[in-house]
Amino acid sequence: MRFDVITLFPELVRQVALHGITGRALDKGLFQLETWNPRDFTNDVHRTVDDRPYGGGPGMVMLYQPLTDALEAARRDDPAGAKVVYLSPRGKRLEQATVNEMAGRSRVILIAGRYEGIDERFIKAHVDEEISVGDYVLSGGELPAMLLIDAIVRQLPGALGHKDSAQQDSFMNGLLDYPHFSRPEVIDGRRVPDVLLSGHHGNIERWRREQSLKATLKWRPELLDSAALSNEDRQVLNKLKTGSRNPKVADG
Ligand code: 9D3
Repeated sequence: MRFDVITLFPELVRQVALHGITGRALDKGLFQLETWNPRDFTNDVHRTVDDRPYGGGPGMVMLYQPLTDALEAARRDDPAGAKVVYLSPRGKRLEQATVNEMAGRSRVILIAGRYEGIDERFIKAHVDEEISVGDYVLSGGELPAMLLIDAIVRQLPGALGHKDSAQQDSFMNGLLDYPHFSRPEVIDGRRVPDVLLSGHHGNIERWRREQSLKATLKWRPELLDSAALSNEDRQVLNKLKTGSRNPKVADG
């Protein structure tokens, strides 16, 4: 898979390919990351990439021409016509389903904006999809682009170790994760749950599933509406919802 990112801060975006799972995936050749700086496609001595908005108001707007020439350069060896995604606060909120869909593509071009935004005519002419990463204000599209690349790359076959396949990720099964523990067995009086030390894999699996259901019910109950739940899951949930409403006075 190949990502082309159009950005005024290419060295920032490249960081995502230097560390951790995404770093290893790059070394393995699972993806390729190219950056294109609109500043390199300016034609004036000041290398101007932004200007004041028509109609007045605060902030600056990224100019059409350097963006379009950068996009054209990114597209030069792209006969297939990659999808162009603009990271934008007004876009559709990013979710796992979109990540998975994009992980199936061979090429994606990402536009990271700065300032108040980019000239609307660039969006009309060249952008296929606008994606936001959430309802909070950032300083630009670079972190969202890196976030999207990270989420996509970990879905590429071979990116994760054998054991922890992407299928096991939280959100892949529609539930939140169960709690994790490692050495030592006791920290400040807090013990690792006995079941995890029992060596009984069936009980451990049941406990973890119950903990996932419990965490989801507590923190993100709306996720349960679309999660794939077994009959046993539903029984566990009913018990969590009713039986444990007030455990100390369960009988009266
Ligand atoms: C006052 C209008 N603002 C829009 C909410 C202006 C504005 C703020 C921040 C315009 C651009 C930006 C920069 N943000 C992004 O480029 C961005 C973003 C974000 O800020 N939040 C969530 N997702 C994204 S994706 C790109």
